[in-house]
Amino acid sequence: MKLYYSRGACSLSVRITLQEIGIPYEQESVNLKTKKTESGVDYFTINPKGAVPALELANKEVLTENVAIQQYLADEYKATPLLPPVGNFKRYRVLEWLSYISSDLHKSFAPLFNPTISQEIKDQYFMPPLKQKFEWIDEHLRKNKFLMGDQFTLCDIYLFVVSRWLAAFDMDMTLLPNVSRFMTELKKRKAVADSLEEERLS
Ligand SMILES: N[C@@H](CCC(=O)N[C@@H](CS)C(=O)NCC(=O)O)C(=O)O
Repeated sequence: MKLYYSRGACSLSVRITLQEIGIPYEQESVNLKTKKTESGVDYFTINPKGAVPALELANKEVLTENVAIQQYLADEYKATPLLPPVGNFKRYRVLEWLSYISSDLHKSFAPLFNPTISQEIKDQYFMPPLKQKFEWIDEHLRKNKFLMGDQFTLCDIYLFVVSRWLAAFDMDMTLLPNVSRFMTELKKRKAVADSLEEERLS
């Protein structure tokens, strides 16, 4: 199994999931600007969408999309604490969170990372709705240790990865005390700490 990733990007979710389950994997970094992998391969030949993550499986199939890869790994390796099996309604709660993080949180960061959009426009139009979404999550985490309550699941991994990006945008984390507590808690998990170290992230 080989993970195509970019340092600190959303592909970190797949790395943490691989580490949580204990699946051995190879890795190759991708330069998202040049779309070349570290060995010089044109990344579009691996993922025609040009985005990380991509996971090459033993049978050479390449699976893309965070939400699909995370589900695949949990199902394939029967990691039911991370994703309850079909038939258990809690599975759909985890998927509900994963969908929200992917479509509403993750993608809301895209304009903030875009250097062609002015700071003024970012502050006026893109930051306020993102802040509102995180305040809602913060309120949920006030009453819950993890997104699903006491059980750590796939959606916590993805939330951790996108919440890390807030630091790059001067978000006042004192306004999100429960997200901050959640982040501190997750950094103590071996899979998360090892993944951050592998990507040389603090
Ligand atoms: N829909 C994809 C999006 C992945 C994505 O946005 N990846 C970013 C890094 S966090 C990326 O590779 N951006 C570069 C690009 O799309 O050209 C998923 O959920 O996995």
